Amino acid sequence: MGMVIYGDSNSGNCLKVKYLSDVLGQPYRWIKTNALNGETQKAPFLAINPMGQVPVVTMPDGRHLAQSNAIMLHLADGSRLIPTDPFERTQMIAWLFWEQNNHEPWIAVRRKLKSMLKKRDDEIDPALLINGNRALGIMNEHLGTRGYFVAERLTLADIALIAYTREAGEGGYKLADFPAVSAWIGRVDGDLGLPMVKP
Ligand SMILES: N[C@@H](CCC(=O)N[C@@H](CS)C(=O)NCC(=O)O)C(=O)O
Repeated sequence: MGMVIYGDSNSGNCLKVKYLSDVLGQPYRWIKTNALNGETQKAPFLAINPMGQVPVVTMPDGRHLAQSNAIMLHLADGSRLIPTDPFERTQMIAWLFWEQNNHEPWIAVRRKLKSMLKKRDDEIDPALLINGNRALGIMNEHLGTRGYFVAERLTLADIALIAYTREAGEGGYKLADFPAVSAWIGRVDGDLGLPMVKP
């Protein structure tokens, strides 16, 4: 049995795992799992991931692993996408934590509310726009002097951050206001062969 990814192609968290598997040449079967219609809260899916979320991978030995950034750390173990220098590796992991704590909760959530749930701006907590713009500003500042988040080459930090950043326009964020971020998106899209046809 090969590797299986349970994912929803509208979810950046799921696409991270796809982008990484594709760039590593890791074969997988993609099982479409709807993250919006309650499928992830039903018993068959909860048996795979009691957390009730995608992405989840099932490894060839039958074990399951959840949490996008943890999945990436596992799949990329020993590859060029994880720096061997311990400090650079830890800097990369710091960006993975930051993405989940200070980026995804604003940028991914506002995109979901606007583009999937069709909420009007006045129905959305204004903090999402303020905090998302703050996150984009931090990224823009960091990328003002470098081409990638760490180690001057593509690492998991870039893959984690690009998933929702490249779709931020759908959440009402203006990427043109963040030129270093826009340039980085072009660079990383090139490395990953994006845009792709969604699975
Ligand atoms: N921290 C998790 C977040 C996963 C997550 O939020 N998954 C959403 C889709 S993006 C989901 O499965 N939602 C369905 C639900 O909560 O029922 C990760 O990085 O994998």
